[in-house]
Amino acid sequence: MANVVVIGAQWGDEGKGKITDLLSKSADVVVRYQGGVNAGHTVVVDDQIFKLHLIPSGILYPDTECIIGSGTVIDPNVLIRELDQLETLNVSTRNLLISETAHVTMPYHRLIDQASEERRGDHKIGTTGRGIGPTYADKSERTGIRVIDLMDPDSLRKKLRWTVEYKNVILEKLYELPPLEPDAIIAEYLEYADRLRPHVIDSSLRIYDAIQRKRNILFEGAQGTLLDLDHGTYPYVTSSNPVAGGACVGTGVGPTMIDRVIGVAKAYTTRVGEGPFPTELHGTMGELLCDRGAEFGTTTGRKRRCGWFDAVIGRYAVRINGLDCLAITKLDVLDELEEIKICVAYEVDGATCYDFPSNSRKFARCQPIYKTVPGWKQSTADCRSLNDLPQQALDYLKVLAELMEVPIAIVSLGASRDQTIIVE
Ligand code: 2SA
Ligand code: MG
Repeated sequence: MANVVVIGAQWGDEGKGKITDLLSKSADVVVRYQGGVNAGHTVVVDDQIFKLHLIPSGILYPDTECIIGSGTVIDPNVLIRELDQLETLNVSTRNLLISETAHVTMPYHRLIDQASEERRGDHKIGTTGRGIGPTYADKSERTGIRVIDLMDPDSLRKKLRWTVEYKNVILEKLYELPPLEPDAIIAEYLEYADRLRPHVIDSSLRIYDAIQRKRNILFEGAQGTLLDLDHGTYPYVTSSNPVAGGACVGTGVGPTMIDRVIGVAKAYTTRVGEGPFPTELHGTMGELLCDRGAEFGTTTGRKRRCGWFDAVIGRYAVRINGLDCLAITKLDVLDELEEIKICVAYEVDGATCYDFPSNSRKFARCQPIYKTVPGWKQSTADCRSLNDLPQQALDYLKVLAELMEVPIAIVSLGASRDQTIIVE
């Protein structure tokens, strides 16, 4: 196992939760390195459904240490509700650790996120409204509140008085919203601080020690490659770095310590929020994928846009993340289809384009060029090895692997842990 990064190879919701849950079995430590409560992981264990936003799914294994790393942004209210939910379900949370240098999402971040989306009108990003962008903006602007501030009441009071005053100017003048009351926020967050204190640590030191002791570390990405702030479909992206490189920055681990990078991709494509999506299906086929795949946001409940598999994006994810292999999820969603399309290239401005264009205006003009393959028209939900798969399904996977030039190591055929094929 060694030190492995798991990333989303598309626009998020690829089923990373299930794959990291599987890999967590062999991991000693699982670390989240970016994002916040915009993420949503659904893990199903023995008919129990766990919906996690911040806590790594590794928490379901009693001996696995789970770290919310320094590159994340933490909404303590949501985190505490997640802790409560797990404890009610008798899952121990004593192995949850929180980086003291992670940034904290405050009430004004949520308000500003939602108000700025409204103000953008037709140009909105389609954010989750969870305050993610504004929290990261404050981090960059160096006005952020960190977990370490939360742990120090005097520092928190001082910083928040000043910051809330500053944010009130924005809320009132720009968005015509009522001002916030600093003392109420201070009291609320000091209460959160008391609850979280036993979990707070110097996370990069903890991870380094674990690496020195030859522990297996799993770095769990949230969202996906095309939502990366630097390498995604800007501005229709999230405000962090879901790509594999983000694992180093967001945890304080050097690149030489990463052994393997696994990309997770759905057997088709989905996207939630605004922005270009060349293989999007608008008619009945899109509806069918959405229905069969239950494509609704884990966090917001928003309906996800659905389309065919896009191998141009897949190849881009292989390049940007340095993928060693892929996990293909939700293959079973395609079970009933007569034929299946795979986007192999784009046509744009009269030329054929095989590489994802970094120019977002050009990307928005790309039209998919498809290869059509026959479907298998039978259920794969009970397949447990490659030999169980119908020939057409094997052929479909083979085409994907050839187009992306990486091996497929895992195939997932449903939400439960046993609906998985590990390719030997
Ligand atoms: P934000 O809130 O600032 O991060 O939004 C910016 C863009 O990033 C997208 N985004 C996501 N896309 C897919 N899945 C996400 N997590 C949830 C899920 C989303 C949900 O698991 O389904 O429930 O709606 C996620 N988080 C952020 C977002 O749609 C914007 O395009
Ligand atoms: Mg999700």
